[in-house]
Amino acid sequence: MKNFALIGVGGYIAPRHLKAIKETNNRLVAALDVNDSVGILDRFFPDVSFFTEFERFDRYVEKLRRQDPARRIDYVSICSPNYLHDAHIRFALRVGANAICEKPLVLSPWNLDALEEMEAESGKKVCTILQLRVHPSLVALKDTLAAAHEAKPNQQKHDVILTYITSRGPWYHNSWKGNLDKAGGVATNIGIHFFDLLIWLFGAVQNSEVHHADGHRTGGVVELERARVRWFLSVDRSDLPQAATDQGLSTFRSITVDGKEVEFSEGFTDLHTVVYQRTLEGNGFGLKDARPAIVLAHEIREAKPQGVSSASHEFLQE
Ligand code: NAD
Ligand code: HP7
Repeated sequence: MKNFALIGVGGYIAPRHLKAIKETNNRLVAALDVNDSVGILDRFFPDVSFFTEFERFDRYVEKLRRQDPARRIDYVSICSPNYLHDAHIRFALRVGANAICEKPLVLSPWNLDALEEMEAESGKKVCTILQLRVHPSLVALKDTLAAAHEAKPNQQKHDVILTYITSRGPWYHNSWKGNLDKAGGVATNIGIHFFDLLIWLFGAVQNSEVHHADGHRTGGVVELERARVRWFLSVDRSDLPQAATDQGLSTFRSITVDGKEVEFSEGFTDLHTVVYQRTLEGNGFGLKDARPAIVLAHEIREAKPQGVSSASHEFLQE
């Protein structure tokens, strides 16, 4: 049984981490959140020590390290806002623990360089949650694509269309998630999953164009080794297709490969536990795995949008 500490335990995603820690038969020993709405702890780990001040949390974790080997922290799970991840990862490594950090691991590629050095110095590991890489339909797609590529290595690039609309109300834009410096914008906060997935499926980035970007939606084209991808991401309800709105849905997720729909809308809920299992087996997604999508998301954030054309995703052309 491994001992965990969790940072950001009062937020939206923390329950999936609490569930994953419990379902992998480990225990939460300490938790931190600057906000004290954390009654959820009783449902998972009623005896956990909870802190609202980092300094007291740090003191407690250090005390366990020096005086209580049985409860020394092995893993720190990080569910804090994106811009705090690297600081919280450094805390984990400093107290002799491994880090399991939410996506995006960091906002800028150079933050990874510093973490790589610290990982080597500490002998501990930094892993992230990229749960789409363990989604059964997407794993099956990867296998199919790999087999097709092996059979015909010189085939034409795949034509891929990614459309991902997940509506968020006004709160999103007034929270840290709507703040470019803290979340990285829609392409980073939401898009990182898909950029990672696309690179994982179709190979390294060769070229990237951004056609449109505002606080609610963004889209462009990315050229990968084995695919040309038109992509569109939005957190605005008004971008949902009529068919989704008619069904009362608030999300629309679609990936087509050469005109064929990849069905992946179901099966999202337990993926954190699967990522934890892999991580605990020493097979997690590390700094090197995370880097290509972080580089692309950063490039997209910095790019000047070129404007919409007939080459753009059709949702941008409407
Ligand atoms: P959230 O705002 O709901 O929760 C963040 C929590 O961190 C809040 O409870 C907040 O009080 C706390 N916090 C803020 N500053 C802190 C600090 N300095 N020290 C300790 N706690 C602090 O956000 P969320 O949706 O839970 O997102 C958290 C992380 O999880 C983000 O990195 C986000 O990108 C990621 N996330 C991933 C997925 C996924 O599908 N893998 C889904 C949602 C969120
Ligand atoms: N929801 C909330 O009530 N609060 C939130 O903070 C977020 C959602 P989905 P996930 O918005 O920051 C995705 O779209 O898949 C509500 C991203 N993950 O299924 O869990 C929401 O209004 C994640 O990286 O959300 O998370 C819905 O009613 C990103 O950080 C419901 O929860 C996160 O949005 C479910 O919403 C975000 C993926 O896209 C895989």
